[in-house]
Amino acid sequence: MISKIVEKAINEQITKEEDSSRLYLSMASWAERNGFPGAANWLYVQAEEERVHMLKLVHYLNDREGAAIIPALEAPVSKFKSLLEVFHEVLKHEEFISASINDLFAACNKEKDFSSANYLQWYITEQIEEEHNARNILDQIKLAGTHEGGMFLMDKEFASMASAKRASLAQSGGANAVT
Ligand code: OFO
Repeated sequence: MISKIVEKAINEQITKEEDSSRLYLSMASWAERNGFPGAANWLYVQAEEERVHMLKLVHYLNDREGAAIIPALEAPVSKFKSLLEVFHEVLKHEEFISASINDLFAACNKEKDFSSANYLQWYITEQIEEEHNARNILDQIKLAGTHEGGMFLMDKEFASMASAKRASLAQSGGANAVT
């Protein structure tokens, strides 16, 4: 049985993962409309991945006899000035999520809920990778600058990163990989 404090904290994280998914979906739609099909593809897969993160927590909480509550939907930001701005926001958001996972981990430890803390180790590792990816992409976009050829090549690079990401999501079971 999970404590009410941990249940509430995990439900807050469920909301944040769902918000992440919708934020990336909104960014993907912007990129698709603005001539960046590769980046759009990457962001669509990222949105799916965040949904899986949300689902894993929903199932975990219910399995521990807590109650996972599905949050109300809020409209994510939909206007961006450039792809550079989009990925600045991606990195900022991932840093925010990392801090939130760390707080959640600390709350579980404080409550002596070591099973939940242990479960959250997966998220801690995942955040290292997500921040690293966002930083890398941001650096590459900065290198490509506003040069059309550079951005064209960058978008092709996005397409191959998106395929690799999609393959790894499918391999992990995608939305079925819930525990
Ligand atoms: Fe859920 O991993 Fe990014 O935010």
